[in-house]
Amino acid sequence: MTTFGFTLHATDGAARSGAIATPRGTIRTPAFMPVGTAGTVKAMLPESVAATGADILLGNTYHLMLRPGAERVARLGGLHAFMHWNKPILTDSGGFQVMSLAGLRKMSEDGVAFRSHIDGSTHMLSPERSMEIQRLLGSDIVMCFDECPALPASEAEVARAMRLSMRWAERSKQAFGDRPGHALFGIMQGGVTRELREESADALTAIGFDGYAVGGLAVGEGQEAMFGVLDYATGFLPADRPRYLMGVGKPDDIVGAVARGIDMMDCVLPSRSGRTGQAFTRRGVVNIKNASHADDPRPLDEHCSCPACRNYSRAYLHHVFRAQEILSSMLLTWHNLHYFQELMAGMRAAIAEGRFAAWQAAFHAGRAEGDI
Ligand code: PRF
Ligand code: ZN
Repeated sequence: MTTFGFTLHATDGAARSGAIATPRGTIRTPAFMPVGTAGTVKAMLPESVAATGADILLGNTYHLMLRPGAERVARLGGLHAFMHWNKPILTDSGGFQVMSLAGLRKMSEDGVAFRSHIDGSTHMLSPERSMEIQRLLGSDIVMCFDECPALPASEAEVARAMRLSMRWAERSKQAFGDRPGHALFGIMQGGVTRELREESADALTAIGFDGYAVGGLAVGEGQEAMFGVLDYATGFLPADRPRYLMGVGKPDDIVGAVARGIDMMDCVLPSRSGRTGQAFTRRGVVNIKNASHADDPRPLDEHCSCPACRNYSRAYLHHVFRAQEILSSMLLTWHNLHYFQELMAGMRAAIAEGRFAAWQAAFHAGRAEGDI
């Protein structure tokens, strides 16, 4: 059986390209992971998600434990079989979603008790239970259980949450145990404070993980502050392990993160925006609901090879959006996921060929030209 492993193929400045080997297939990095929160990337068949170029999906402990339940998914053969996706799946550990979605929460050293946002029922998550759920789901890349404070927060609060997360990282590692072919990633916390980020990275590397996530960013601090942290934070992490920036982001966030040494990202943006009529293109965001598209026979993006752009006009996409047809969500989500994957493929090629700075300049220049 292939074991889990990361190979760096090229570096260009701080940017890296490489591959993560797993028994379910290879993940080309830098990688963008579409979000399949509840066992589906909304509006997409899994084979269509694969056709956009995705090598891996993200699933959520929090949502799946509440509905349909981790033990049920396990009885039905695990998440891959259940949702018909046989490539790798990374699962988030639940704590972040509890803080943003659950009702009435009670935090303790042990973990967090909370009420379901679906039916108000009470549940608990701890490092041990999160590891158990992610094992039941059959996740290929398991995330440590952590606490991510919303910013702005006091430095004392950020430090407390980071140190708790480091104790939970140790418990996560113990509970995960030895599972060949499966990976466990640690999650760095520490807000926008350099000393806390360094302390967190040191604690995680002392425990030892298969990969390292940068958590606690894109939580309200703004792009400049986020890049400011990434400027030093990736350097605190081992160069021979993948680095994952959680919950990011917009195309220019992604490009800036890759430029600073990030290898993996996930975000709901391409799929969620697809359902609200926003399309990402090389010239920026197109709002398909705008009346200016009603008579426009051109494709969304003449350079795009996705089904929405190959087979339909802006006028048609505008019409199905206005008519609230389900096909609107399907086509725009496909286009957006395709755009994000093309962005990653472009960066991987540029890094491999040592022309990432020029690629980055062309990316920003294309967007400066404005809407097409
Ligand atoms: N921790 C976890 N999941 C996350 C985050 C985090 O800090 C973030 C922060 N952007 C998104 N998802 N476990
Ligand atoms: Zn397209």
